[in-house]
Amino acid sequence: MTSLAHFEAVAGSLKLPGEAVIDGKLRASASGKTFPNVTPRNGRVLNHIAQCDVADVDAAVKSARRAFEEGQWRKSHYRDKKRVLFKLADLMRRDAEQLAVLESLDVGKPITDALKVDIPGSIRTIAYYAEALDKIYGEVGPEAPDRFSFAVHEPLGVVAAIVPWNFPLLMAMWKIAPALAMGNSVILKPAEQSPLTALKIGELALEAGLPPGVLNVVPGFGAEAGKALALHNDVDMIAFTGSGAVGKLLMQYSGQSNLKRVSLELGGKSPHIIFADCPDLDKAATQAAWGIFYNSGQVCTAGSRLLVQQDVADQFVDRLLAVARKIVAGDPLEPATTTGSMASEEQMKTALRYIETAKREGDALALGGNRTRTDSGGFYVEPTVFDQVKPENTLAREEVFGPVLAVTRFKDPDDAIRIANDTNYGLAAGLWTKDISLAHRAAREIRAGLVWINGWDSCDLTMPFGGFKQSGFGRDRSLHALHKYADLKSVSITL
Ligand code: TXE
Repeated sequence: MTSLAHFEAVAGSLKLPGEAVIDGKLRASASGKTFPNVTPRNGRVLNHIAQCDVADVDAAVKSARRAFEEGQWRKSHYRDKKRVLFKLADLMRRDAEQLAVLESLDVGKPITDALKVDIPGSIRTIAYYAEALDKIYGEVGPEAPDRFSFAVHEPLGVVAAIVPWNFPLLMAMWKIAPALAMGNSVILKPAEQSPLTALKIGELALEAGLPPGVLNVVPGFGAEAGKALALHNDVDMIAFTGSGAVGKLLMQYSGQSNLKRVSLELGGKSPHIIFADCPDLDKAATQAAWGIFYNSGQVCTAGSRLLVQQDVADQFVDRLLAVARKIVAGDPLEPATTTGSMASEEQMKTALRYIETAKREGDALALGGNRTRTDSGGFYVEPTVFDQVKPENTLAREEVFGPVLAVTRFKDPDDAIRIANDTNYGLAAGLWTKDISLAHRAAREIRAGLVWINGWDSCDLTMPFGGFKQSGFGRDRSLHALHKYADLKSVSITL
């Protein structure tokens, strides 16, 4: 069953979604324009997607606002909201294989990852917020003799989620699930590289019984559809995951329009620190390798800076290279593939450009460094490791968002913490040590929104996710994410 031929047959039998979802209907763009959707698996055009612009965005915002004002969703009983969101989770479970194939085709992700990580993670996210939505309580203020005061969480109104292409469905779910659970109307703008699963979710949400206009999906380009959403005077919030450059633009657009709320989950240059007393060098080496090479390095929390204490550096790097050599890019639809293609030609070129820069700056190439599987026509890059990277070099400072690791050796814990913090980013960090005091001290001193000790990427949906410094602000996941999509209203009654 689970063979390349099986998944190719599923891909061949699928009707690929291409129309926007606006006001409860599948629609072509108002201009009639479409754009080609290329699969990085082999560089071929999969289908054509509605190219939404200002007019489509305006129609989606009007529909979302009308739905919010009329309140079929916002004012519905919490039991009914739960029922619809759980139904959506059920439909995603029913169509899990199709969703996984769409995701794999769209961004070159290994089908096995899509089946085991992206799709179940997305289903868990919607189920988690469905389960949470009737556990949100307000507050009663301190007692005053002549007053009764309470504070309630109220939905913001129209929330626009602008999401990237590395985990297209999961990133969308991290935003739309809590936003819907709070009673908002949502407009989802998927990345132009990866619209398929977002469009499919728009269709499934209607089938689940979400009223028209409560979830709209407007595919299109950032500078057209994304910008139109961010400048729209009737959008109350932009929830964004993507680049720092676009994050900065979104804050400007907010200031130029209606001061809509903005939450930003941006990139990182996350340090993964191996202290000399690492409890298990083999395990740490495996996790350090997958911490950068998973999803071809296109992960905002990728452990792209490996900091190794001098005393164990040679033996650790040997072990890491041994793991990395076995990570060979393969056809994303082949179930045995553990690493696929990059998500787009552009992203492949970015990674290759950084590799050339690293060579020019004198970083020591220890593995990889090339495009691979060129015969396929797709966009594949070998797992690449540079050793002896100086902390001031480009590879240690800029996010590559590709399978390229910078290894830097350090003297002692103070040195490690200093290097770890010497960055504009602050998303994630990992560290391995047996010393409980050092673990706590480093966790306290490292400026990052996520710190993992003795296990990379070791927390899940139940814990807040987001950055310090220029990695952004606002948190996805956990119950905290719900409050991002609400305002507090204080009500006071004079007795
Ligand atoms: O991101 P963009 P790109 C980083 C990573 C990567 C780099 C560039 O380093 O190499 O960003 O990737 C929409 N107004 N990350 O260019 O442009 C766009 O359509 C409104 C890290 O693909 O930020 C897409 O939906 N929206 C990151 C989304 O923004 C605009 C994940 C992200 O695209 C817009 C992705 C505009 N003017 C990239 N311009 C992470 N944090 O995980 C673009 N968009």
